[in-house]
Amino acid sequence: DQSNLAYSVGVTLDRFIKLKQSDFPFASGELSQLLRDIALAAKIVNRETNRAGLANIGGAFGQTNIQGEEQQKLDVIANIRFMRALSKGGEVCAIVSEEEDAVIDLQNNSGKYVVAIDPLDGSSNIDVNISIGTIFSIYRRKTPIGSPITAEDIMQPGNQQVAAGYVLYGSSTMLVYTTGFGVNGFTYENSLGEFFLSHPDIQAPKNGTIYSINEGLEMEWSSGIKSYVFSCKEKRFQSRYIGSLVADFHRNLLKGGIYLYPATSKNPSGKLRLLYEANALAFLIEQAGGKASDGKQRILDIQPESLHQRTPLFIGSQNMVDDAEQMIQCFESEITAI
Ligand code: P6P
Repeated sequence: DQSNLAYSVGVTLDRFIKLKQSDFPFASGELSQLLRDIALAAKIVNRETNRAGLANIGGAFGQTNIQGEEQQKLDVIANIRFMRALSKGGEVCAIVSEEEDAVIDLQNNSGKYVVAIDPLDGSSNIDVNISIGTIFSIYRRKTPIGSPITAEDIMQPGNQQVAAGYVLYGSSTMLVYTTGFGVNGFTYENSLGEFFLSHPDIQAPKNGTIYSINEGLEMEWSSGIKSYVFSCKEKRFQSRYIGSLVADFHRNLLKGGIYLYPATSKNPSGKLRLLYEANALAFLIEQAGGKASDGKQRILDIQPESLHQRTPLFIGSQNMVDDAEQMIQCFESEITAI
């Protein structure tokens, strides 16, 4: 029947989206079209990424973004491509992008979706040919369609997401997304220009033996983080850190593992952004049976206060995140008890 066909490996993304639209009883097809628009932009960014070294679009763009990070040419290209795809499609009323200081209000009175996006995360890795990624979250606007966009539409906690996903531009290009009914991965076949279902119904292993953390920041870790990482070493776990969030996340999602980016002195609230990095990956990992925390609470329950706010992020296999949280809280409570 249709649901079995939806999970048969080899079905195209377009066909899968159509077959799964029945998950939404009142679906009017707009979310489906929005997902197709994102996939189209991903195909274009994939092509630009693959030829960056040849088309002199690698390297720095010569400006910095609001994060004070030096923009790479591909950052800017990816941002333009996704902005264009999201605005042309007609389903979106507002966009939050890592590359844009303020909310992009599309003045689109019929658009009912808000998209938060990191068009190209890890872009400092482009010039050394390490995998990079796009991360996106999709929300339904809260205020009535046709009325002006307000903070209520934009500052939604991650538990309000209707869909989320990432594109991993790696040894192969994959699109992995959820609409709240499980997580499915699609691999891009360049010669056909199509994403094909390659990883149906992804389940995150409850346990893992891989931990991902930038050990170069060890001197800045809290005692809780130090003790958790030490416990990983005692268990002879493998340390794997690519330094590209989507790549580290994807490996841990499939093989089991935990990614940790704690608060540091340079980033006292952590480095990763809540609205367009942590929330999307948190939705995905929970849909796959894993966990995402800031050390104290569920990432998806954090009420955003500002567009580009950062959060500590502990994400991956449920039991590993549980262990990390316990260590962090145990040492925190000792400190507060002193
Ligand atoms: P650090 C890339 O800049 C990024 O945002 C993520 O993709 C990556 O996981 C993290 O920062 C790496 O940060 O401080 O370890 O270099």
